[in-house]
Amino acid sequence: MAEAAVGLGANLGDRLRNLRTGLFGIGLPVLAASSLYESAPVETDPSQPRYLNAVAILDAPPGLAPEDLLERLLRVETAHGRVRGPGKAARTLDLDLLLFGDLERHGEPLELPHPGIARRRFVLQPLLEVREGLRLPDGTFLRDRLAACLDQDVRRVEGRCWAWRIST
Ligand code: PH2
Ligand code: MG
Ligand code: MG
Repeated sequence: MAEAAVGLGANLGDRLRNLRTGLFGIGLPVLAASSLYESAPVETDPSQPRYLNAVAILDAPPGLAPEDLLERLLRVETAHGRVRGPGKAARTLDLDLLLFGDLERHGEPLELPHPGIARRRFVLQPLLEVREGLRLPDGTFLRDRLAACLDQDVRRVEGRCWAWRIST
């Protein structure tokens, strides 16, 4: 089995619900889920609504290729009303495959590790919360990258549990 790290984000609609139903819509066992983080939009129009972000570690069974998981993620995004436009538009749900064990991929549609992983605090902080000491396949310690982006506005949401299964 491989550990797959998935970054979740939403800045439209009921953000918390979208993250929660999105996570369980993927249909893989959840090994760990970070706290929720509220963050200012980065690398996009700064007037977008603020994002709710989190990271989950999923148990990817043998036989599930990262390309298969990516397809699942896109399907869950679409089921949550995600409209794909040009650029990084505001979204009801974004599910990014950040890491898939130690695999590396360089191409379309899949890049592993995710190209934004090392420069975005809204990814690094929740990821390190659940997997401290994590390194990229090339050996880079992610904690060293976090130190370089602490100026980004990311706040941990206190006391808000989100990653449980809902049965509605
Ligand atoms: N996602 C983006 C672009 N910018 N900014 C924050 N804070 N959180 C996100 O999830 C995010 C973003 C594109 O996927
Ligand atoms: Mg994204
Ligand atoms: Mg995405």
